[in-house]
Amino acid sequence: MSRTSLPKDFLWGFATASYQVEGAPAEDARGDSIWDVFCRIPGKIAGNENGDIACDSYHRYKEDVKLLKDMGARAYRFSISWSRVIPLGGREDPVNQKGLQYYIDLVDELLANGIEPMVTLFHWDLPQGLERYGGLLNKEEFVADYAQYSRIIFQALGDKVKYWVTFNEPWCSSILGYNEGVFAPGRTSNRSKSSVGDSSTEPWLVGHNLLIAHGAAVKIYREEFKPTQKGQIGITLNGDWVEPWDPEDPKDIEACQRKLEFAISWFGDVVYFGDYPESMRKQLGDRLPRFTPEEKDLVQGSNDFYGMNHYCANYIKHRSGEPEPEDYLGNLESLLVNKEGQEIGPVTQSPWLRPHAVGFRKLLKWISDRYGRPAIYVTENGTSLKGENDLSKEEILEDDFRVWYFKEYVTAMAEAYTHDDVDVRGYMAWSLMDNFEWAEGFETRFGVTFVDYHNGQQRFPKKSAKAMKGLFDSLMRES
Ligand code: GBH
Repeated sequence: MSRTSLPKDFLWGFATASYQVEGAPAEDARGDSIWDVFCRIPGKIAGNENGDIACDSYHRYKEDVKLLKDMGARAYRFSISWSRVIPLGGREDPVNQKGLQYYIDLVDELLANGIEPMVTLFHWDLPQGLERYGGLLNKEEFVADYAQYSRIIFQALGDKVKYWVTFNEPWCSSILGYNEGVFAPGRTSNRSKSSVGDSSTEPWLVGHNLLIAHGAAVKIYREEFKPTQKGQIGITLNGDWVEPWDPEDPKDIEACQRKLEFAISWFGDVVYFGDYPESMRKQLGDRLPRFTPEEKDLVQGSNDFYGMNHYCANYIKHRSGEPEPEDYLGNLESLLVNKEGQEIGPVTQSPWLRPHAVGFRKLLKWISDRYGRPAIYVTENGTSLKGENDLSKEEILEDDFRVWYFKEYVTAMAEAYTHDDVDVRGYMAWSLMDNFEWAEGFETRFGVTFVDYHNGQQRFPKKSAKAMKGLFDSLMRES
């Protein structure tokens, strides 16, 4: 048996997202995104925080690139704030050259330092201007506007950028934004949280529209830019591993598969096979939209690579009886403890996140098998630490738990590559630095770099930042 390793040209680095790090919400004529607006509603964000300053990366991107360089990173995944480039968002609305220039400068700085940029076009921060027509709910308008936005970005950056992600985690935009209502724009059937929204229908429409917009952007890239720019494009899907609550119960085992289909195949099956999984059609019926033949052609085969965000695992228990109309899990419970009372992994600061690294290897294999051994780029993986934010700066810098997490997870990924024939080609740790953790505000830290929010957003590498290069050096060898 060959020794566990990664290919010698493996692309590893770190990831962030625009609203989580940039700050400067109104500078150089940036327009509001739905997250700027959502953060203004009292009670939506822990501490009623917002991304107005965040890591101040709009002004400090050179420091960010220096951090990457010092850590030996080969790549950096960041996202573009659409409303910085087109403040009102629409295809007829003016393009803001100054906003665009920020990303040109960032890409140039990365390349000057030998770091490969990977660009996400959309990491949840839709221009607020597009809510004039219903935002992600309006297929015709949204798809056309996203297509034109993507064209502008390919045109401006495509000579230099070779890796494109169309959408980050469409599951989160759909479910958290339109079912749970805990993310912008906060729509839900739960009237104590929102006066508008229908959790039983809207998330499925939004997911549908995101898929078609993804297909439209890929078509534009392939027809107008790829022949000369020669990059690759794909969508990033989130997905956690699953283990049966009771391994003896065939219904729990079946529910595990259903959970993966509702979370991952909702998007993955359309991209690779051209339609939604049977299990979703069965439960959701006509609430799940249908693709026209043209839409199907657009979306099927639209990934040059599979972008995989992965953090943890859950125990899955089937539910008997009819599913609720609001259900999005697949009529099951997602739990942290199994029938024997065992916990799936140690506690972190994020209630949903319990490290379980062997699940990473298993999910890589599951995705590889289901979708015909695609090239996979892990576009996010990382952890928070229970109580990290309550510690002193000196203590925060000694993040042994995060060092342990990355060693476990990166090794599990190398095992999938070496022993399971999974074609994994890159890995971006989440995150380059502590940042605005959405509804959890600044209480939860995910960075390998400590950001001192009380002292001008100064950056200090944690132990995990220093451990990453050694970890990859020890695994990357001749393939
Ligand atoms: C990523 O999503 C995001 O891409 C990134 O921006 C974020 O900072 C990072 O995670 C850390 O959170 O509330 O119980 O319904 C991770 C995938 C999927 C994790 C949805 C949280 C919600 C669980 N997310 N999940 S729950």
